[in-house]
Amino acid sequence: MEERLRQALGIWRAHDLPGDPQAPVKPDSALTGARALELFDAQLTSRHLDLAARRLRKNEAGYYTIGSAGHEGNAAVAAALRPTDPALLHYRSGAFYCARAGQLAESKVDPIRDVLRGVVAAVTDPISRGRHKVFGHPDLHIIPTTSTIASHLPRAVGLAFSLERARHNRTTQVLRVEWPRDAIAVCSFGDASVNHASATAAFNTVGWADFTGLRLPLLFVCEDNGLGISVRSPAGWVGTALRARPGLRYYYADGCDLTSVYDVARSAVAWVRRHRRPAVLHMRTVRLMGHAGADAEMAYRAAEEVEHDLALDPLLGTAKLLVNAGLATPMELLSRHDEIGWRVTQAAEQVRHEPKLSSAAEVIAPLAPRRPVRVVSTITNAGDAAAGALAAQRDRLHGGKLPEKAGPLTLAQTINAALSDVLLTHPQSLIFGEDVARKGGVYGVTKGLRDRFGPARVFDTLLDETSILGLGLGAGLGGMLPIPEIQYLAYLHNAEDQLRGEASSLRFFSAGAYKNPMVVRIAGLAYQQGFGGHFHNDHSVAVLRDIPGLVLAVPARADDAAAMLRTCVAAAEVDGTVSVFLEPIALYHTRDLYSPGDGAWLSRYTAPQGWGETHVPVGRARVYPFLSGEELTIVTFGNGLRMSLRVAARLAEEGHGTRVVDLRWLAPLPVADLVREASATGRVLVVDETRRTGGVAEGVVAALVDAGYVGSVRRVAAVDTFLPLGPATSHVLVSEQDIERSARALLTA
Ligand SMILES: Cc1ncc(C[n+]2csc(CCOP(=O)(O)OP(=O)(O)O)c2C)c(N)n1
Ligand SMILES: [Mg+2]
Repeated sequence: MEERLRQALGIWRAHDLPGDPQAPVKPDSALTGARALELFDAQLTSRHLDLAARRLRKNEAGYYTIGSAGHEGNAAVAAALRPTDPALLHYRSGAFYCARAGQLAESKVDPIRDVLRGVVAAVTDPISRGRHKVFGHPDLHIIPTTSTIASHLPRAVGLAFSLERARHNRTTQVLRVEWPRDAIAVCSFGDASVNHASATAAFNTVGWADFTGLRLPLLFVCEDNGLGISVRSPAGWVGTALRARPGLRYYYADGCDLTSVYDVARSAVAWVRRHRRPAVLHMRTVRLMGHAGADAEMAYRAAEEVEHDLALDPLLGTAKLLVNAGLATPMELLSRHDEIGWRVTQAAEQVRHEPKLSSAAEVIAPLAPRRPVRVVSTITNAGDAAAGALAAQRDRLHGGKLPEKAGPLTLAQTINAALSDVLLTHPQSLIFGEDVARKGGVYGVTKGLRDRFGPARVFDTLLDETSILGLGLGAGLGGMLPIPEIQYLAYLHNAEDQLRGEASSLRFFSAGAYKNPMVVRIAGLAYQQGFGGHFHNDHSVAVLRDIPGLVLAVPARADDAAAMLRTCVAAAEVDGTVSVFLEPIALYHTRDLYSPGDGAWLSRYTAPQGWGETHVPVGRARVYPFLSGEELTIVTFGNGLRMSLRVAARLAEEGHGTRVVDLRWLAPLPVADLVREASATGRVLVVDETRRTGGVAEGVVAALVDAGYVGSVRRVAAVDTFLPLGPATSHVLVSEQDIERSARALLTA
């Protein structure tokens, strides 16, 4: 490969020197000789980094060999942008990275060391600190992406949304956006990725938004090498597919010709910047040296095809351009090539011995920092503001009927009031999702919020959960505090990677340099009266409990719900925490607890002065004692709490002392509270409304075992099945009878 470049340069004839570095390298191009030389350096650097990564791998010092060879035309995309335009890059955008680093003041960022440190997983890596090989750097405004192809596109849409929103709100100082007023977002990916559901979601969403008049300054860049590992993109498909997208302006460039990429990218960038509308730059490239180091592409590509691509090597293209313009002789370019190669080799030798992450504690340090003291002071300050400077506005918003004066409220009414207070006290917060605005939510939980705060703060989105979460990901990154809603728990699953792979991993893979604070409200769990079937009663939280760093809140009582929501919002603001706030639908409008008309499931809303004092920290349970509380501990949450309290009351009538523990937080589990309350009685019944397999009880029992608990334990959980429609659901869900039976069995054991 390298030899081929050397040979080609060796036989070329030098052109008349000297060419004018300030003149275009080609008639009709805006690319000057000086800039072409700079970009050639970026392209050479990227190529040498690919080669060095393979050598490091061979020497067992490197862990990543997917390269950018053949894609180096993307250096000119960087040149057409500004270094302050936030970028989410494809894993073959190495020359983009090098070119952007070159746009910064001398020696501020060293792309050679940056990339090599990523390859050897050194803690000196500028973005992930040894956690992931990815292009990213806060000074370059390059936000790291995951390896899940196309999963960054929905975030890019959200980022463009936040750039445009910030542009119009800048004067209010509400949004702390680090990017200039006219910045645009850029997002690159491969050709096979165009077919991915996350990509099609993003293309559709920008089209939908454009159709409605919403401005999204976003440039997609498709680096089309014609292959997805071994699978060919059908000839012409990518262009046809991209061209057909409504609301997405299409540009095409030849990535093997630097002037083509530069000129087309400049037009595309200028258009996006000026009109604040989305465009796609379809850049034809070649893929040289296989998919990755270990890929034997001869198994699926003909030798002539590989040969054909080698002849199109973009480095040769740029070299030819420079020689023809008289800016360098072939020999001078060769020595440039060798000089950069030497620098890369030397740097590789130096970084390979740099320290690696050395302990579990070091690995997880940036995952999910928690500063509970700051969280509580944020809540207290919000309360002070709502009771002080914002009091008149708050009064007006509620039409004089403040929630704390409205008497006992249901869970739904309380969440509504708490959301209203969040919107008031956190001007950067946004509520969006399907049906949340005009209708006020399927269950009325967001009713009236749009009227109070306007359509810029509370709005309906299109029906696509991936895009809803993607909007949150980008909005959080852009300084907002997004509170997206997923209408039902069952419908999170088709978009789950946006939460798991994207939202929850950003702090980890950027070592805390970037965060996407978010509170995802989800209506879920079973036991709805009269509205049955699996999809509206889904009660599986297994996929949420194992996401590292994610906070999973399940409020059962109205007073807890308001406090826990304020905690999630404050943690998002303080620590960038990503929370899922899972609201038990069946309890939304429940009023009574022990007997009809007792109103014991309602709570009064806490006035702002009391928010700090009544705040609920992440990972703290709530305990309800009955009589002595010394005989039995029932550990539960959600709907299980109400059933367990009723059972505990019946047992109390017979003189049995029970304590009911509402976990409230399913991640992180309140382990300390759990162990203390379990040990107090030595008899534990776990009431878990989720499925037996993979359910919450598994985690509770394991936590008790880990802590050395030696008493007895039983659990009741739902049957491992999807839920049927109608009354048949009672056969598979946990019932009060199940709880009572197991409680009695424990008491008599
Ligand atoms: C969602 C997902 N599925 C599968 C993979 C495994 N994978 C990694 S790269 C790749 C091909 C991507 O092709 P393309 O988008 O054309 O990018 P290229 O590598 O050709 O630049 C695949 C299937 C992945 N990373 N993510
Ligand atoms: Mg490809």
